[in-house]
Amino acid sequence: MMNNLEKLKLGLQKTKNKLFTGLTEAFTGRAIIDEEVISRLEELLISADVGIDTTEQIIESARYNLINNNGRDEASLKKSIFDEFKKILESTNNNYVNKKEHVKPIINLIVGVNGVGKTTSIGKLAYLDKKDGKKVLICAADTFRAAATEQLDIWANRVNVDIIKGDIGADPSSVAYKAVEKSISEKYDITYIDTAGRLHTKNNLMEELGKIKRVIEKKLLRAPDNTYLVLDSTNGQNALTQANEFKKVTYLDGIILTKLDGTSKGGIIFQIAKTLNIPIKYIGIGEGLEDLQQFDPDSFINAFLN
Ligand SMILES: Nc1nc2c(ncn2[C@@H]2O[C@H](COP(=O)(O)OP(=O)(O)O)[C@@H](O)[C@H]2O)c(=O)[nH]1
Ligand SMILES: [Mg+2]
Repeated sequence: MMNNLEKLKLGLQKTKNKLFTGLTEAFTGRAIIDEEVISRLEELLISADVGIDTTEQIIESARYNLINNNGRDEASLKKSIFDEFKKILESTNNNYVNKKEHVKPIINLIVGVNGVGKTTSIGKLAYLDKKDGKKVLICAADTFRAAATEQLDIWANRVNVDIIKGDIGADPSSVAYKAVEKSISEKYDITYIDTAGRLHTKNNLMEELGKIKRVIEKKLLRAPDNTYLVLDSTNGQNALTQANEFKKVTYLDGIILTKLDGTSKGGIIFQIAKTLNIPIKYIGIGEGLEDLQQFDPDSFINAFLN
């Protein structure tokens, strides 16, 4: 059995390869860092989707360290990169206060465009909470496609948690309402509501998200405790565009960043951390039950370093 750190390392392998194999190659035959190495580093960061702003920040700090003689060897350069990475990842989660731990049931709404991994992530989250001894309910409010409900049903069976389903074509907000009602009356600890892949370009779908939230609030007497936006790390810049569209219509409590295992462009996590100002809560590193981890900047950097 692999532990979490080993899993994370494996999940980040493609991005690590891209960044560090190239960097090691750039170093071959050189004792010290020069501008050529720095510009190679710049290229590598950009190609791993770290983003222009973030890349500039890292390059500036690398140059600063060089000038100030904090070592001109590979190890010092790597250290300066990692320090900067860490700063960026920590900044996004710093102002996050987990103030909702005491309420019950915790109602979590999961949003995002089609295919990013909402349903799969709910299955994995339910698994984590169940392992924690929580009473978990999941709700299929994606009533547009029969397959969506079936898929969540499979996860419910697999993880052995309860599920609330609506008929195909039913009003998603009515299904969400029923889920909240059941959560309260049957004293669930935590509830995850799956929603349709509301394309951010389609206004009616965004309006529907608003309606789901209003209906939940009516029953719960407060807003949903968390609205998590799922972003797919293989989507590159599009992931940022999606986040900005969703931000316009709803407050987002956190991001679930999926499919880090499937891309060499996992550097997108630094762009997300730097530009969106929404805490990254979970990361997906595979398709299996245990392939979702609570995001922790320290472990992430650790897995990245080693
Ligand atoms: N490799 C990998 N695949 C994932 C991850 N999360 C989700 N997927 C896959 O992405 C596809 C779409 O996921 P799904 O949950 O149906 O997305 P939804 O449309 O947002 O509900 C499925 O094939 C999942 O198995 C992940 O972290 N890593
Ligand atoms: Mg789905």
